[in-house]
Amino acid sequence: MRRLMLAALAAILLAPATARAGTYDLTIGTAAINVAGKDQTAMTINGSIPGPVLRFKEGEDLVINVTNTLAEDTSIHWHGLILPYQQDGVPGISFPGIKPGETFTYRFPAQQAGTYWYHSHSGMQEAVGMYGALVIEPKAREPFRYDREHVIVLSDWHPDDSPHKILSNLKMSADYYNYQKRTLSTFVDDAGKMGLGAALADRMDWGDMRMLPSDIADVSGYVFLANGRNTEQNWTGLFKPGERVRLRFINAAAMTFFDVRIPGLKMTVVQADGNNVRPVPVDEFRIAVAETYDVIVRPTEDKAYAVLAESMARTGFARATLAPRMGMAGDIPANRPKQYLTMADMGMAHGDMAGMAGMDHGTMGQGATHTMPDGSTMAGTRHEGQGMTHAMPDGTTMKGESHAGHSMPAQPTHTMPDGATMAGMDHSAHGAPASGDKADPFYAPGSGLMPKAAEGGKFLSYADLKAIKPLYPDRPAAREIEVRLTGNMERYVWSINGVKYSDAEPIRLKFGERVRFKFVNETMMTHPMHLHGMWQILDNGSGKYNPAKHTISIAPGKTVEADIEADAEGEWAFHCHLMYHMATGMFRKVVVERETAEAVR
Ligand SMILES: [Cu+2]
Repeated sequence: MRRLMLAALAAILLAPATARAGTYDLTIGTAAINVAGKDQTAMTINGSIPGPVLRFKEGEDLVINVTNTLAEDTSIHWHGLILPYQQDGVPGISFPGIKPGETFTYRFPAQQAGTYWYHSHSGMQEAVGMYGALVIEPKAREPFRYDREHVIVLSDWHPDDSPHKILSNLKMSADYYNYQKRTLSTFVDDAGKMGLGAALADRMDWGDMRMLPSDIADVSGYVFLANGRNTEQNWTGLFKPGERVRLRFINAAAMTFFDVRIPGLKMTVVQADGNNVRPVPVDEFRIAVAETYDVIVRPTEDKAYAVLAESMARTGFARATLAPRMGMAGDIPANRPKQYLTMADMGMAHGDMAGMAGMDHGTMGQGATHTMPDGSTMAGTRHEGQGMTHAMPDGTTMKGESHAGHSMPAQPTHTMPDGATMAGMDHSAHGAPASGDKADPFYAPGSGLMPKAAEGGKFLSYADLKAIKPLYPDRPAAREIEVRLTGNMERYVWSINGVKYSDAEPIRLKFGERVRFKFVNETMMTHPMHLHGMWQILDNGSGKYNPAKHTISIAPGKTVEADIEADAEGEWAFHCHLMYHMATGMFRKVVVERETAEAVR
C-alpha cells in the first residue's frame, strides 16, 4: 500500500513540466436562479452564476472547450488576456461565434499572471449570468504575501425585465429606470436653500439638457450579487484571525459601478486589472464595470466582517461576509444619501469646453443659460453642499451663486500633448471634502460623483496606481487619436466621436507604433472603456510607472489619456463596457496591421 502511494507520488513529481496545459470544459446552458424571491432563468456556464473559477499557471497553454447547448449562438471572451485575436471570442471580429450544438476549443499560451475574467460577447447574454473569474498564477513569486485568497465576483441582476426589454424601455424613454427623480419635496427643499428663483432656474437648466441630475445610472431596480448570491444569501469566505487574505474583486455587472469597503478593515490594493501596483492602503475603492482589483486584508478579530459593495447611485449593496466560521454575518448599513450630478459633470467646469458638442440635447439652446466657450453666462446650478467654481476657457474662474466657496487655481496646470493647457485638471488646491479625502483628479472639480470614503479615510484614486514593473519601456506616443465619448439621450444611442458602431470605420493602428488615446467624455455618464488584446497605459502622472489597464473609466466632463503599444496584430473590439452603451453603438473595431509590401514600396 505504502509502496503504491510512493509510486503515485513519484509519478506526479516526475510528470513532464513542459507541454503542460490547463484544460477546462465549459457548457453554456440555462438554469433557474432565485435571487429576487422568485425562480428565474439565467444563462449559465456549467450551470451556475458566476461560472467556475478557471485557474491556470503563467506559461502553460490554456485549453478550454466551450459547448453551446443554447438555442442561439454564443461565445466566451477572455477579458484582459493577451492572446492571438482569433482566440479572443468576439463574434464578427475574432471568429464567427459558437453555433447551437457546437463545441469550440480555445487554445493559447498564458503570457501573463493575475486576476482576470471571462464572459459572453454575444448579444446581451452577459447581463443574464454568463461570466466567471479567471486566475493565472505567476511563475515568479508575488511581491506581496498572503495566507489565503477568495475571488469575489460582483454583478447585477434585473428582477423585472430582460436585457432586450430594458433596452427597448430605454429607447422609449432614457429615464425609464430613473427611480431617483427629484420630487416636489426636494424642490421645496432646494427653494428653501437656494431661493425660489435659483431652484427654478436649476430645474429649467436640467430640463434643457434633457437629463436629470439623478441620472447617475441609466438602469436601476437591480439586485446586486456577490459570487451570485444576494445580500440574504450572503456568500461567505473563511479566514483564521491574523491571516492575510487576498481578495480578488471582479466587477462583472452589466451596468453597475460599485464602491467597495469592509468596515473595520484597511484594504491594501496590490493589483489593478491583473497588473501588480505599488501597495496602496485604502478604506474604500470604486470598481468600474469590467475592472478588477486585488486587495489584501488582515482580519485579526474572531468575528464576521461585511464586504460591502454599494452601487455608485446608492441604490443598494452587494454584500459578502468574511468570517472565521460559516453562518456568521456582518451588518449591512443604510444606503448613503443619493448623489446628484452637478453642472461640473456636464463638462461645465472644463477648460476646453468641447463639452456639449457631442451631446445632442434636442431643445438645447432654447433659453439655456449655460456657460459656453465664449465665456457667456450660466444660471444657478445645484450645489449639494460642495462649492462649485467654473473654470473658463481663458483660465479664469467664475463663481456661481451661493457656493460654499472653494476655488480653482487660476493658472491651468495640466499641459496637453499639443502644448495647449487645460483648466480644471489639477485639483491639488481644490478644497478637500470634510472627511479629509483629497479631491480626486479623475473627476471634474465639483463633480457630484466625487468619491468619499463612507467612514472617512482614504478612497482609492486612479492617481494612486503605480506599476511595480512597467510592461513596456517608456517612450512618447507617435500620434494621438481623439476618442470623444458621445451620446444622444433622446434616442438612447451611445457613440464614439458622434458615430455609432454600425456607421463607423475601424480605428487603424500600425503594428509596432505607440499611440495615445485621448478620451474626452462629453456625456453625463461614466464610461468604462475596454480595449481587447492590448494594454491601455493610463497617464496618471506616474511617468514610466503609469499603470497598464484593460479598462479605463472616464468620469463625466473629464479628459483622460492612455498610451497603447500596438503589439498585437489583428482585429480587436474596443468599447464601453456598460451593456446598453455597447449595444447601442459605443463600440469600435481596432485593426492592427503591418505595413504591406505595397505600402512600404
Ligand atoms: Cu458607456
